[in-house]
Amino acid sequence: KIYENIRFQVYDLEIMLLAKKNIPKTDIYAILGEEFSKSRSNIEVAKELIEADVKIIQYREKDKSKKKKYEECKAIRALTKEKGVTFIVNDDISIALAVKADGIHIGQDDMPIEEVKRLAPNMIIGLSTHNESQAKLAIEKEADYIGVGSIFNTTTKENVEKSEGLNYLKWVSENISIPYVAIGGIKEENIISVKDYGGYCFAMISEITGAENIKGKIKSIRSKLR
Ligand code: 3NM
Repeated sequence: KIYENIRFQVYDLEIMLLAKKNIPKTDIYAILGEEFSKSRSNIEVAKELIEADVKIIQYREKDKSKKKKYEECKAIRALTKEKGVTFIVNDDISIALAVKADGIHIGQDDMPIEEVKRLAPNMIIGLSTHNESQAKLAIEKEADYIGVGSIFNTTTKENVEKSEGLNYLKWVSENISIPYVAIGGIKEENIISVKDYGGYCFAMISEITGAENIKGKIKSIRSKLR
């Protein structure tokens, strides 16, 4: 019995360590936002993303009620869990914990990372960064991955912090050892330049959730990346 318990603990530890590395290299990080998804619900879009074999999905809703966000995240957690897709919740730690998400993504103005780590010690923690000093601090505070942006202009997020874009990405690719996710105005037509500047993983909202044919769009973006 004791032996069995130890075996399960080792297994849990392995799963935890693997989960920390779940940022796919040279692939898509899809972010859900219903206002950009052409009258399709977040759940419908999540299903399409999963069918298209996207490996990581973030839920990002700023204006919905807590109840609605919880219900959607619970449904998306069930869908992602079944297919082994990493599920990250933006900003809201209580929802991330309640639905047992794999991770939480926070911005510079959200709850401090040390608090998030304390509340959710086993979760993947992503932190948005916009310049070198924020990236260095994210490493110091042991973020599991960083967002790097905005790479290009975007109308999806209001008041995006200014960034050196591709040049900042290049610096990150040469100086930062944890996984990083480029974000902001990334489209099929410019993704190659993001890759050329050291892109590791590519986050998109409007280009993917707003595509007429989501699966077709993912296939076509991946053919450019490979
Ligand atoms: N964060 P799209 S830019 C959510 O710079 C977000 O940290 C950014 O949307 C940052 O792919 C951004 O439609 C919006 O441009 C990304």
